[in-house]
Amino acid sequence: MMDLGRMDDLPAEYRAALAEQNLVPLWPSLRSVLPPGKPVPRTRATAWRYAGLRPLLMQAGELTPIEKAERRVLVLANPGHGLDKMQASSAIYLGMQLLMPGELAPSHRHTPNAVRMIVEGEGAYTTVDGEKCPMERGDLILTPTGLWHEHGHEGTEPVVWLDVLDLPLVYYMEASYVTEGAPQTVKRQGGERTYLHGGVVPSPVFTRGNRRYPMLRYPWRDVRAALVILAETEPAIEAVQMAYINPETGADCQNILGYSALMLRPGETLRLPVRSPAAVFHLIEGSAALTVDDSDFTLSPADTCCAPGFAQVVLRNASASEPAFLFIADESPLHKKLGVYEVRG
Ligand code: 1HN
Repeated sequence: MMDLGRMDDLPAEYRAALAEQNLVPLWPSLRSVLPPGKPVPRTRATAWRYAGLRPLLMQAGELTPIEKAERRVLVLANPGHGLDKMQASSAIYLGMQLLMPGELAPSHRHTPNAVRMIVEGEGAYTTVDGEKCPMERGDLILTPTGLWHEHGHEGTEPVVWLDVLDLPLVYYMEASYVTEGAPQTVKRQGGERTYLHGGVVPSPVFTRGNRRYPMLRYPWRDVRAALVILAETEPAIEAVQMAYINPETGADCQNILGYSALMLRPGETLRLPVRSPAAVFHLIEGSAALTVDDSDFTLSPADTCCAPGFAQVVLRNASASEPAFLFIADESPLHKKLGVYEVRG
């Protein structure tokens, strides 16, 4: 590969004359924007431990009332991007949110898409587009772009969930903004029950397919049962994995980030294909070891880890007797839509 000229090879007056007219020579930066063979990611393999994070989140509950926070969140920031950027990867934002009994996080809607993966506690709910979605451990609740959402808590213990948003991308696009709203009137509840069986969908002739996001809550109880059944009925299958999809279209449940749940059989080691999108792994149940290229992590329940794109990820169930269950978020819908998706075996 050709050795290219550097910035300081150029005379100072010439550089000043360029800057004066908002001009920049390409060749000193060409190798950094187009590295050979594969990208050089800023995203660093990083794990966030729930045991370390939880006491600080509870402390935030004492230090900052919900009225002063709107959303009481500790952001899981990737040091490779700089903590102030609040990014787990180039397109993924992660945060752990705490809601205390009786608190209300007021209704708003925004352009970034969000999902919640419930980590602990009972009695909280999110109302999304008029549908009241109870939050139970392991549930996935969508708050897609443009839909009103607010969180409330009718229980007695703190409730914590993991927020996953495509905020870094939408912000980078200069498309990120919020609209505040009045408390919603609940119009529906239990919407997920209308999609209980994958092969049949509600089909009234006048209203069929009129909602872009027909399913907002994916109860963990059902997803976990589906994984166990898949493992039993397809013993030869390599990865016991279920994708969270739009049941009306079969497409990814959101436009930018993709979501799935994966079961590691007792003692199983799973080498994932090397792919272009970055990914996040959050342990719902069991114990797992995770290797991202040269970095090793052990995950306990509610621990979260991210891997850059083009990394070799190996997942291992640390138990020989119990299954482990992971929630996975990745950038594959985005990469596929943009035509830059790659799998390298
Ligand atoms: C947001 O709206 C929520 O609604 C949580 O709970 C985290 C992070 C950035 C921007 C908006 C929520 C968020 C957020």
